[in-house]
Amino acid sequence: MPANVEPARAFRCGRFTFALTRPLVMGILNVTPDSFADGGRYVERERALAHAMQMRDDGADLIDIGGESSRPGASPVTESEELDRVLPIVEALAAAGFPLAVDTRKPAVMRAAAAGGAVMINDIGALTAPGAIEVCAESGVGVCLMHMQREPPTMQAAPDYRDVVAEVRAFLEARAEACLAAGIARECIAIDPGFGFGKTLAHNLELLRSLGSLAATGFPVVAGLSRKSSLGAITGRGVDERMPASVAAALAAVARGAAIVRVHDVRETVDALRVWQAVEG
Ligand code: 7PJ
Repeated sequence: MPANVEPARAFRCGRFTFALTRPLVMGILNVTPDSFADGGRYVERERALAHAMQMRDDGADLIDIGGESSRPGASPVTESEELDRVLPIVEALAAAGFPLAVDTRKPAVMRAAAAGGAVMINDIGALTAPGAIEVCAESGVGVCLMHMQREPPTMQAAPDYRDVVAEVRAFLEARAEACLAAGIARECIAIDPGFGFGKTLAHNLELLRSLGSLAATGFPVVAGLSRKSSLGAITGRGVDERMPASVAAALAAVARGAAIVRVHDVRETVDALRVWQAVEG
């Protein structure tokens, strides 16, 4: 792949084509069981739907639905449990016309999500599970390929790179090539350095500073820094107090070429990006 090509102009996800003339905001919708929600699955679903509606009203371009926690130490989720969490939400929101991503590593969940109306698959495993690329190629979804060093239970133990930017870029280019070879269209592929996934604070900062090197691949770059522990390390704030830090990080990513930011705080991020865009023109 050429070292420097035109930055991506569009990102296609099924029937939606996003012009990348402004940064896109992907709102995070976790449907992992909430230990504070004791009302059972129905209440959980109602809350998830209300949260999604709020994010859309706040200006989210896409909603990213995740049913498997990737936190270090989180217990794995079976396929049927993940489907049970994610599919009813996908079907309800797809019926309302939302562009939906589903955050999963499992090909069966990918297939069911696409059939249920999701238009993008966001895979922290970069479609490395056997059959994952083929499912995405067949269903015409947009894909986000994310870099991760090792696996969630151990990835933060001792992240280790000779050249983090070069290694992450080489991995993502190789995964994108595998997708292209399997018939996924170039304009359906986005890449993500995977902030916090087998990276120290120094690695995350180096990747953020060098995001332009990933954008130079010609694939839209997704940046997910929202509320992550690196922001806690910089600010000394707990996870529930990282909104301003997250907004600053999203702006820093967009200024370095990120096309899509994956965030919890949609309203605040959208406001910040509107100001940034008004200044940039
Ligand atoms: C990311 C993700 C990210 C993409 C998570 C969290 C951890 N998907 N899923 N990029 N992070 N594409 O949100 O704190 O950075 S789960």
